[in-house]
Amino acid sequence: MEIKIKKVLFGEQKFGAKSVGFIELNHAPALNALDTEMLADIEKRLLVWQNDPAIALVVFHSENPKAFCAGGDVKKLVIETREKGLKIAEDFFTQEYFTDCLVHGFKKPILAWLDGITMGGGVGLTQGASHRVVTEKTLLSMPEVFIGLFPDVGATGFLPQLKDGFGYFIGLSGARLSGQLGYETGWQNYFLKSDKKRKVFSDLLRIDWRDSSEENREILNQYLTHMMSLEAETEEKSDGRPRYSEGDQKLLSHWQKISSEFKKALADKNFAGLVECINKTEGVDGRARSILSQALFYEMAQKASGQSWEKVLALEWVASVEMSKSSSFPEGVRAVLLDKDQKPKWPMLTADEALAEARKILSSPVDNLLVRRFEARK
Ligand code: QUE
Repeated sequence: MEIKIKKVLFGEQKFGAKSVGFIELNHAPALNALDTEMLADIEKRLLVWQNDPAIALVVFHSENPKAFCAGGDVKKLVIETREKGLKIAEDFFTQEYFTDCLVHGFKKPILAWLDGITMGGGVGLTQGASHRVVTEKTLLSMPEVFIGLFPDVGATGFLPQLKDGFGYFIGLSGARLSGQLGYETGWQNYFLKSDKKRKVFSDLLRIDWRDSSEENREILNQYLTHMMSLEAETEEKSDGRPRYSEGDQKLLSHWQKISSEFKKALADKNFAGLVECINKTEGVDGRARSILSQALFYEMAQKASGQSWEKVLALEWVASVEMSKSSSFPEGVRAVLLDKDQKPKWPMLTADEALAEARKILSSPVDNLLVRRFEARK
């Protein structure tokens, strides 16, 4: 008998008239990397919970000490696409974008407990959640430039909103941030110690939730803010260990060196200048980055400002499908995650050539079906 382990677990905990819906990622062999089936299961359950008056809020989490979610399961995706054709990749991205879009527009509060590795698709799944908690164990990044995709699943919309162009730096470099830095930059909105999880989750069951989602959102905000202030008090009495991880310190000292040049290139709309700054990151991370991926992110980030999530996600969806049809994404995944030679054979492009190629990709008409299905959800 084959035993199938469920990759996503759903649970409802009831107390009085209200319940909390828990979504637990449970696919340890892939560090909870998401596949089409997991994303479809999450979508289905969110739609049920959105319409169930007993559900006051939804919680995303993982019990895996290493990871909340390492991204999309791109290893499996590329292998299956090789075997069965491009429809596999298209179906994956379509499902991923539907689910992420549902989270962005979800009518009830969602608490995302982002403990451990939280990259790519794991960020995308939860970025639309109203309350996103990072911890001292969180490792945040959008590392798609290393695999010839591009910082997607909403990143072209949310990263440019970080101040001082830091989000552009994160997207173009694929840099890793600790939870502390992810919180301070405004990428995520709450910071608590990892060991508070049990207390927070049990408190959620004791809070007197209301019928109104707006009130519940504010109640959850007040609760988490209170928890943070309690931690700040005990922190002051503690041993004064460094606030930033070693990785953060390296990253920040590098950012200090390049930030004025980087911000100037951003203001001048000088893509080549941005890439030049990123290429000075050898001391931080010397891995090969796809300049086409960087150009796509840059172009879309420029367009995203003031757009709805539906529009931002629909354009990213088009570009993701195009990148899986070309050799860019499959070759990146081959080199970094499958064969692990770390030598992706991407075409050598200048900054201008990469921008021209990106513009060509983005001129494909955005699939109306996708936009319509997004909007039907509202
Ligand atoms: C860039 C990425 C991903 C990555 C590495 C990158 C990504 C992703 C994974 C990953 C990691 C472990 C697994 C797995 C996938 O790695 O998106 O199945 O077991 O999911 O440099 O974008």
